[in-house]
Amino acid sequence: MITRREYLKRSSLAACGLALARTLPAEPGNSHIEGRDSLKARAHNRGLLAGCAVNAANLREDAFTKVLAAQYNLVVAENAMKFGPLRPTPDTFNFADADALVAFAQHHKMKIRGHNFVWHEQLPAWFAGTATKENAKKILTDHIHTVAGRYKGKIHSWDVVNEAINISDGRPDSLRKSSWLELIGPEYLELAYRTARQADPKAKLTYNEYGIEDQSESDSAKRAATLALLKRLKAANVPLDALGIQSHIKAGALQTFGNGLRELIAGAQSLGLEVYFTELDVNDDAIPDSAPAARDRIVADVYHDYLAIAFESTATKAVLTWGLTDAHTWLNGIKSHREKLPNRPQRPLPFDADYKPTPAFFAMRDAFDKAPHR
Ligand code: 9MR
Repeated sequence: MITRREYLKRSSLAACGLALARTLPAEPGNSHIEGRDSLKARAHNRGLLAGCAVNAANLREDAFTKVLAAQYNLVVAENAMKFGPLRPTPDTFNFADADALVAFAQHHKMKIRGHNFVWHEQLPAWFAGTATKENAKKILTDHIHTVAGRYKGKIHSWDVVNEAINISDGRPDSLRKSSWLELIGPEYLELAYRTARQADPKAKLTYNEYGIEDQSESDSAKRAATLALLKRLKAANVPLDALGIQSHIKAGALQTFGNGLRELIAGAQSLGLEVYFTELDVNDDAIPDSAPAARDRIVADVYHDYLAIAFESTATKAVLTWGLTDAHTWLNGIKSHREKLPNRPQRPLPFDADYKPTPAFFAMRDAFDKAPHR
Protein backbone atom coordinates (compact mmCIF):
# COMPACT_ATOMS: atom_id res chain seq x y z
CA MET A 1 0.00 0.00 0.00
CA ILE A 2 2.76 2.48 0.80
CA THR A 3 6.27 2.29 -0.50
CA ARG A 4 9.12 1.86 1.94
CA ARG A 5 10.40 5.30 1.02
CA GLU A 6 7.03 6.91 1.58
CA TYR A 7 6.57 5.10 4.89
CA LEU A 8 9.96 6.22 6.20
CA LYS A 9 9.26 9.74 5.03
CA ARG A 10 5.90 9.78 6.82
CA SER A 11 7.33 8.30 10.04
CA SER A 12 10.18 10.78 10.15
CA LEU A 13 7.81 13.66 9.50
CA ALA A 14 5.57 12.43 12.29
CA ALA A 15 8.57 12.11 14.60
CA CYS A 16 9.44 15.75 13.98
CA GLY A 17 5.89 16.73 14.84
CA LEU A 18 5.32 18.04 11.33
CA ALA A 19 2.23 17.54 9.21
CA LEU A 20 2.21 14.40 7.11
CA ALA A 21 3.07 14.57 3.44
CA ARG A 22 -0.53 13.85 2.44
CA THR A 23 -3.06 15.64 4.58
CA LEU A 24 -6.23 13.91 5.67
CA PRO A 25 -9.58 15.67 5.79
CA ALA A 26 -10.21 18.09 8.66
CA GLU A 27 -11.28 16.43 11.88
CA PRO A 28 -14.28 18.10 13.46
CA GLY A 29 -15.47 17.21 16.98
CA ASN A 30 -17.95 14.52 17.95
CA SER A 31 -21.04 16.61 17.33
CA HIS A 32 -20.37 16.78 13.62
CA ILE A 33 -20.39 13.11 12.86
CA GLU A 34 -24.03 12.19 13.18
CA GLY A 35 -27.07 12.30 10.91
CA ARG A 36 -26.03 13.13 7.38
CA ASP A 37 -22.39 13.26 8.53
CA SER A 38 -22.39 9.69 9.87
CA LEU A 39 -20.59 6.82 8.21
CA LYS A 40 -23.87 5.16 7.28
CA ALA A 41 -25.27 8.28 5.63
CA ARG A 42 -22.13 8.88 3.58
CA ALA A 43 -21.99 5.20 2.62
CA HIS A 44 -25.67 5.19 1.70
CA ASN A 45 -25.15 8.22 -0.58
CA ARG A 46 -22.92 6.00 -2.70
CA GLY A 47 -25.06 2.86 -2.54
CA LEU A 48 -22.76 1.25 0.04
CA LEU A 49 -23.38 -0.28 3.45
CA ALA A 50 -21.24 0.58 6.50
CA GLY A 51 -21.06 -2.00 9.23
CA CYS A 52 -19.11 -3.44 12.12
CA ALA A 53 -18.79 -6.61 14.19
CA VAL A 54 -20.40 -6.65 17.62
CA ASN A 55 -20.32 -8.94 20.61
CA ALA A 56 -23.67 -9.26 22.38
CA ALA A 57 -22.18 -8.19 25.73
CA ASN A 58 -21.44 -4.75 24.26
CA LEU A 59 -25.13 -4.20 23.64
CA ARG A 60 -25.52 -3.69 27.39
CA GLU A 61 -23.38 -0.51 27.26
CA ASP A 62 -25.26 2.70 26.42
CA ALA A 63 -22.22 4.47 25.00
CA PHE A 64 -21.65 1.54 22.66
CA THR A 65 -25.21 1.20 21.38
CA LYS A 66 -25.50 4.95 20.84
CA VAL A 67 -22.50 5.02 18.51
CA LEU A 68 -23.49 1.75 16.85
CA ALA A 69 -26.98 2.95 15.98
CA ALA A 70 -25.80 6.40 14.91
CA GLN A 71 -23.03 5.24 12.59
CA TYR A 72 -23.84 1.88 11.02
CA ASN A 73 -26.55 0.33 8.88
CA LEU A 74 -25.10 -3.20 8.92
CA VAL A 75 -23.99 -5.40 11.76
CA VAL A 76 -22.36 -8.81 12.13
CA ALA A 77 -21.98 -10.97 15.23
CA GLU A 78 -18.29 -11.18 16.10
CA ASN A 79 -18.87 -14.51 17.82
CA ALA A 80 -22.53 -15.16 18.67
CA MET A 81 -23.54 -16.93 15.45
CA LYS A 82 -20.58 -19.28 15.25
CA PHE A 83 -21.00 -23.01 15.67
CA GLY A 84 -19.30 -23.28 19.09
CA PRO A 85 -21.10 -20.40 20.84
CA LEU A 86 -24.46 -21.59 19.44
CA ARG A 87 -24.04 -25.27 20.34
CA PRO A 88 -23.33 -25.96 24.05
CA THR A 89 -24.22 -29.64 23.52
CA PRO A 90 -24.92 -31.76 20.42
CA ASP A 91 -28.65 -31.51 21.03
CA THR A 92 -29.09 -27.95 22.26
CA PHE A 93 -28.78 -24.45 20.85
CA ASN A 94 -28.16 -21.25 22.77
CA PHE A 95 -29.60 -18.41 20.74
CA ALA A 96 -29.64 -15.77 23.50
CA ASP A 97 -26.77 -13.62 22.19
CA ALA A 98 -27.59 -14.03 18.51
CA ASP A 99 -31.25 -13.20 19.16
CA ALA A 100 -30.27 -10.08 21.12
CA LEU A 101 -28.15 -8.84 18.24
CA VAL A 102 -30.83 -9.53 15.65
CA ALA A 103 -33.45 -7.76 17.80
CA PHE A 104 -31.18 -4.73 18.24
CA ALA A 105 -30.44 -4.53 14.52
CA GLN A 106 -34.07 -4.86 13.54
CA HIS A 107 -35.12 -2.23 16.06
CA HIS A 108 -32.60 0.18 14.54
CA LYS A 109 -33.34 -0.84 10.94
CA MET A 110 -29.84 -2.17 10.40
CA LYS A 111 -29.08 -5.02 8.05
CA ILE A 112 -27.47 -8.16 9.49
CA ARG A 113 -24.65 -10.38 8.22
CA GLY A 114 -24.55 -13.95 9.49
CA HIS A 115 -21.09 -15.29 10.41
CA ASN A 116 -20.65 -18.26 9.96
CA PHE A 117 -21.78 -21.86 9.39
CA VAL A 118 -18.59 -23.69 8.48
CA TRP A 119 -15.20 -22.85 9.98
CA HIS A 120 -12.28 -24.86 11.29
CA GLU A 121 -12.17 -22.72 14.45
CA GLN A 122 -14.65 -22.17 17.28
CA LEU A 123 -16.10 -25.64 17.07
CA PRO A 124 -17.50 -26.81 20.41
CA ALA A 125 -15.49 -29.15 22.63
CA TRP A 126 -18.00 -31.98 22.03
CA PHE A 127 -17.48 -31.88 18.25
CA ALA A 128 -14.31 -33.97 18.06
CA GLY A 129 -15.79 -36.80 20.11
CA THR A 130 -19.22 -36.75 18.50
CA ALA A 131 -18.84 -36.00 14.78
CA THR A 132 -17.97 -38.98 12.60
CA LYS A 133 -17.81 -39.71 8.87
CA GLU A 134 -21.25 -41.25 9.24
CA ASN A 135 -23.05 -38.35 10.93
CA ALA A 136 -21.06 -35.25 9.85
CA LYS A 137 -23.29 -34.39 6.87
CA LYS A 138 -26.36 -34.53 9.08
CA ILE A 139 -24.71 -32.42 11.80
CA LEU A 140 -23.83 -29.81 9.17
CA THR A 141 -27.20 -29.68 7.42
CA ASP A 142 -29.19 -29.78 10.68
CA HIS A 143 -27.10 -26.91 12.00
CA ILE A 144 -27.62 -24.79 8.89
CA HIS A 145 -31.34 -25.55 8.69
CA THR A 146 -31.85 -24.64 12.34
CA VAL A 147 -29.78 -21.46 12.42
CA ALA A 148 -30.55 -20.09 8.94
CA GLY A 149 -34.16 -21.12 9.43
CA ARG A 150 -34.46 -19.20 12.72
CA TYR A 151 -33.33 -15.95 11.08
CA LYS A 152 -34.85 -16.60 7.67
CA GLY A 153 -35.65 -13.40 5.80
CA LYS A 154 -33.73 -11.25 8.30
CA ILE A 155 -30.18 -11.80 7.07
CA HIS A 156 -28.54 -9.68 4.37
CA SER A 157 -25.79 -12.24 3.78
CA TRP A 158 -24.42 -15.39 5.37
CA ASP A 159 -20.76 -16.35 5.50
CA VAL A 160 -21.56 -19.94 4.68
CA VAL A 161 -17.96 -21.14 4.54
CA ASN A 162 -15.11 -19.28 6.20
CA GLU A 163 -11.38 -19.68 5.45
CA ALA A 164 -11.49 -22.97 3.52
CA ILE A 165 -8.19 -22.41 1.70
CA ASN A 166 -4.82 -23.20 3.27
CA ILE A 167 -2.10 -23.69 0.70
CA SER A 168 0.46 -24.97 3.19
CA ASP A 169 -1.72 -28.04 3.80
CA GLY A 170 -0.36 -29.14 0.42
CA ARG A 171 -3.50 -30.42 -1.31
CA PRO A 172 -3.78 -29.93 -5.09
CA ASP A 173 -7.14 -28.15 -4.58
CA SER A 174 -5.58 -25.95 -1.84
CA LEU A 175 -8.38 -26.82 0.58
CA ARG A 176 -7.61 -26.61 4.28
CA LYS A 177 -7.43 -29.93 6.08
CA SER A 178 -10.22 -29.01 8.47
CA SER A 179 -12.45 -31.37 10.44
CA TRP A 180 -15.22 -30.73 7.93
CA LEU A 181 -12.96 -31.73 5.03
CA GLU A 182 -11.72 -34.82 6.81
CA LEU A 183 -15.21 -35.98 7.79
CA ILE A 184 -17.18 -35.11 4.66
CA GLY A 185 -14.63 -34.51 1.88
CA PRO A 186 -14.43 -31.47 -0.44
CA GLU A 187 -18.15 -31.74 -1.13
CA TYR A 188 -18.84 -30.18 2.29
CA LEU A 189 -18.70 -26.77 0.58
CA GLU A 190 -21.38 -27.57 -1.97
CA LEU A 191 -23.54 -29.21 0.69
CA ALA A 192 -23.29 -26.17 2.95
CA TYR A 193 -24.22 -23.67 0.21
CA ARG A 194 -27.12 -25.73 -1.12
CA THR A 195 -28.51 -26.21 2.37
CA ALA A 196 -28.16 -22.52 3.19
CA ARG A 197 -30.01 -21.53 0.00
CA GLN A 198 -32.85 -23.88 0.90
CA ALA A 199 -33.05 -22.63 4.46
CA ASP A 200 -32.97 -18.89 3.68
CA PRO A 201 -33.40 -18.24 -0.05
CA LYS A 202 -33.08 -14.44 0.28
CA ALA A 203 -29.73 -14.25 2.07
CA LYS A 204 -26.72 -13.58 -0.15
CA LEU A 205 -24.46 -16.58 0.27
CA THR A 206 -20.86 -15.56 0.80
CA TYR A 207 -17.45 -17.19 0.81
CA ASN A 208 -15.25 -15.36 3.35
CA GLU A 209 -11.43 -15.46 3.28
CA TYR A 210 -8.31 -13.64 4.54
CA GLY A 211 -4.79 -13.03 3.21
CA ILE A 212 -5.80 -12.85 -0.44
CA GLU A 213 -5.38 -9.24 -1.51
CA ASP A 214 -1.84 -8.00 -1.11
CA GLN A 215 1.05 -8.22 -3.55
CA SER A 216 3.09 -10.82 -1.64
CA GLU A 217 3.78 -14.24 -3.08
CA SER A 218 1.70 -15.96 -0.41
CA ASP A 219 -1.32 -13.69 -0.86
CA SER A 220 -1.03 -13.97 -4.65
CA ALA A 221 -1.03 -17.76 -4.46
CA LYS A 222 -3.96 -17.81 -2.03
CA ARG A 223 -5.84 -15.32 -4.19
CA ALA A 224 -5.44 -17.57 -7.23
CA ALA A 225 -6.54 -20.62 -5.21
CA THR A 226 -9.57 -18.77 -3.83
CA LEU A 227 -10.69 -17.56 -7.24
CA ALA A 228 -10.18 -21.08 -8.61
CA LEU A 229 -12.37 -22.50 -5.83
CA LEU A 230 -15.11 -19.93 -6.49
CA LYS A 231 -14.93 -20.75 -10.20
CA ARG A 232 -15.31 -24.47 -9.51
CA LEU A 233 -18.30 -23.83 -7.27
CA LYS A 234 -19.98 -21.57 -9.82
CA ALA A 235 -19.30 -24.08 -12.61
CA ALA A 236 -21.11 -26.71 -10.53
CA ASN A 237 -24.07 -24.33 -10.10
CA VAL A 238 -23.50 -24.05 -6.38
CA PRO A 239 -25.56 -21.13 -5.04
CA LEU A 240 -22.93 -18.52 -4.25
CA ASP A 241 -23.52 -14.76 -4.36
CA ALA A 242 -20.58 -12.95 -2.86
CA LEU A 243 -16.93 -12.95 -1.87
CA GLY A 244 -16.07 -11.64 1.59
CA ILE A 245 -12.58 -10.16 1.81
CA GLN A 246 -11.74 -10.06 5.50
CA SER A 247 -9.21 -7.20 5.28
CA HIS A 248 -7.19 -7.75 8.45
CA ILE A 249 -4.37 -5.53 7.31
CA LYS A 250 -1.18 -4.18 8.80
CA ALA A 251 0.19 -0.66 8.94
CA GLY A 252 3.90 -0.04 8.82
CA ALA A 253 4.63 -3.56 7.68
CA LEU A 254 5.22 -2.53 4.09
CA GLN A 255 2.26 -4.58 2.97
CA THR A 256 1.42 -3.47 -0.54
CA PHE A 257 -2.05 -3.36 -2.05
CA GLY A 258 -3.08 -2.28 -5.49
CA ASN A 259 -3.24 -4.59 -8.42
CA GLY A 260 -3.69 -7.66 -6.22
CA LEU A 261 -6.79 -6.21 -4.63
CA ARG A 262 -8.09 -5.00 -8.00
CA GLU A 263 -7.45 -8.41 -9.56
CA LEU A 264 -9.30 -10.11 -6.72
CA ILE A 265 -12.36 -7.87 -6.98
CA ALA A 266 -12.40 -8.16 -10.78
CA GLY A 267 -12.06 -11.95 -10.52
CA ALA A 268 -15.04 -12.15 -8.19
CA GLN A 269 -17.04 -9.77 -10.34
CA SER A 270 -16.37 -11.81 -13.47
CA LEU A 271 -17.93 -14.78 -11.69
CA GLY A 272 -21.05 -12.70 -11.03
CA LEU A 273 -20.27 -12.21 -7.34
CA GLU A 274 -20.76 -9.17 -5.15
CA VAL A 275 -17.84 -8.17 -2.92
CA TYR A 276 -18.02 -7.31 0.78
CA PHE A 277 -15.10 -6.12 2.91
CA THR A 278 -16.11 -8.05 5.96
CA GLU A 279 -13.58 -7.67 8.79
CA LEU A 280 -11.51 -4.55 8.19
CA ASP A 281 -9.03 -3.47 10.84
CA VAL A 282 -5.46 -2.22 10.78
CA ASN A 283 -2.91 -3.83 13.08
CA ASP A 284 -0.49 -1.07 14.18
CA ASP A 285 2.16 -3.19 15.92
CA ALA A 286 4.75 -2.64 13.19
CA ILE A 287 4.65 1.15 13.47
CA PRO A 288 7.80 2.08 15.35
CA ASP A 289 6.52 5.40 16.76
CA SER A 290 4.36 4.66 19.84
CA ALA A 291 2.72 8.09 20.00
CA PRO A 292 -1.03 7.52 19.44
CA ALA A 293 -1.34 10.49 17.09
CA ALA A 294 1.48 9.23 14.88
CA ARG A 295 0.02 5.72 14.75
CA ASP A 296 -3.46 7.04 14.11
CA ARG A 297 -2.31 9.00 11.08
CA ILE A 298 -0.58 6.03 9.51
CA VAL A 299 -3.55 3.75 10.24
CA ALA A 300 -5.90 6.32 8.71
CA ASP A 301 -3.80 6.51 5.56
CA VAL A 302 -4.00 2.75 5.23
CA TYR A 303 -7.80 2.88 5.61
CA HIS A 304 -8.04 5.58 3.01
CA ASP A 305 -5.77 3.99 0.42
CA TYR A 306 -7.22 0.51 0.85
CA LEU A 307 -10.84 1.65 0.67
CA ALA A 308 -10.15 3.88 -2.33
CA ILE A 309 -9.21 0.74 -4.26
CA ALA A 310 -12.01 -1.32 -2.70
CA PHE A 311 -14.64 1.19 -3.83
CA GLU A 312 -13.33 1.61 -7.38
CA SER A 313 -15.42 -1.35 -8.43
CA THR A 314 -19.20 -1.28 -8.33
CA ALA A 315 -19.05 -4.96 -7.31
CA THR A 316 -18.15 -3.72 -3.82
CA LYS A 317 -21.34 -3.26 -1.82
CA ALA A 318 -20.36 -3.15 1.84
CA VAL A 319 -17.54 -2.57 4.28
CA LEU A 320 -17.53 -3.70 7.89
CA THR A 321 -14.84 -3.14 10.49
CA TRP A 322 -14.04 -5.98 12.89
CA GLY A 323 -15.28 -4.23 15.99
CA LEU A 324 -16.52 -0.74 16.73
CA THR A 325 -14.03 0.68 19.23
CA ASP A 326 -10.38 0.09 20.05
CA ALA A 327 -11.56 -0.92 23.53
CA HIS A 328 -12.79 -4.29 22.28
CA THR A 329 -10.51 -5.20 19.42
CA TRP A 330 -9.51 -8.86 19.10
CA LEU A 331 -6.03 -7.63 18.04
CA ASN A 332 -5.04 -6.95 21.67
CA GLY A 333 -5.50 -10.66 22.35
CA ILE A 334 -3.38 -12.12 19.55
CA LYS A 335 -0.12 -13.85 20.49
CA SER A 336 2.25 -11.68 18.47
CA HIS A 337 0.81 -8.54 20.08
CA ARG A 338 0.88 -9.92 23.62
CA GLU A 339 4.49 -11.01 23.16
CA LYS A 340 5.74 -7.88 21.45
CA LEU A 341 3.73 -4.93 22.72
CA PRO A 342 1.57 -5.99 25.68
CA ASN A 343 1.54 -2.42 27.04
CA ARG A 344 0.72 -0.66 23.78
CA PRO A 345 -2.97 -1.28 23.04
CA GLN A 346 -3.78 -1.38 19.37
CA ARG A 347 -5.61 1.50 17.66
CA PRO A 348 -7.10 -0.31 14.64
CA LEU A 349 -10.68 1.01 14.41
CA PRO A 350 -12.72 4.13 13.55
CA PHE A 351 -13.51 4.78 17.24
CA ASP A 352 -11.03 4.89 20.11
CA ALA A 353 -11.56 3.35 23.54
CA ASP A 354 -13.47 6.49 24.64
CA TYR A 355 -15.86 6.27 21.68
CA LYS A 356 -14.26 9.28 20.00
CA PRO A 357 -13.81 9.08 16.23
CA THR A 358 -10.22 8.41 15.22
CA PRO A 359 -8.52 9.67 12.05
CA ALA A 360 -9.52 6.28 10.58
CA PHE A 361 -13.16 7.33 10.96
CA PHE A 362 -12.56 10.44 8.84
CA ALA A 363 -10.46 8.53 6.33
CA MET A 364 -13.24 5.96 5.93
CA ARG A 365 -15.90 8.63 5.59
CA ASP A 366 -13.80 10.47 3.04
CA ALA A 367 -13.38 7.24 1.06
CA PHE A 368 -17.17 6.84 1.01
CA ASP A 369 -17.52 10.42 -0.26
CA LYS A 370 -15.06 9.76 -3.08
CA ALA A 371 -16.51 6.38 -4.06
CA PRO A 372 -18.27 6.18 -7.41
CA HIS A 373 -22.05 5.75 -7.15
CA ARG A 374 -23.33 2.20 -7.42
O1 9MR B 1 -12.78 -11.65 16.80
C1 9MR B 1 -13.02 -13.02 17.05
C2 9MR B 1 -12.48 -13.39 18.41
O2 9MR B 1 -13.22 -12.74 19.43
C3 9MR B 1 -12.52 -14.90 18.59
O3 9MR B 1 -11.90 -15.24 19.80
C4 9MR B 1 -11.84 -15.58 17.42
C5 9MR B 1 -11.88 -17.09 17.56
O4 9MR B 1 -10.99 -17.70 16.73
O5 9MR B 1 -12.45 -15.21 16.20
C6 9MR B 1 -12.34 -13.84 15.95
O6 9MR B 1 -12.95 -13.51 14.71
C7 9MR B 1 -12.36 -14.08 13.55
C8 9MR B 1 -13.47 -14.26 12.54
O7 9MR B 1 -14.50 -15.01 13.08
C9 9MR B 1 -12.95 -14.91 11.28
N1 9MR B 1 -11.85 -14.18 10.73
C10 9MR B 1 -10.76 -13.88 11.65
C11 9MR B 1 -11.32 -13.18 12.89
C12 9MR B 1 -10.19 -12.78 13.83
O8 9MR B 1 -9.55 -13.93 14.30
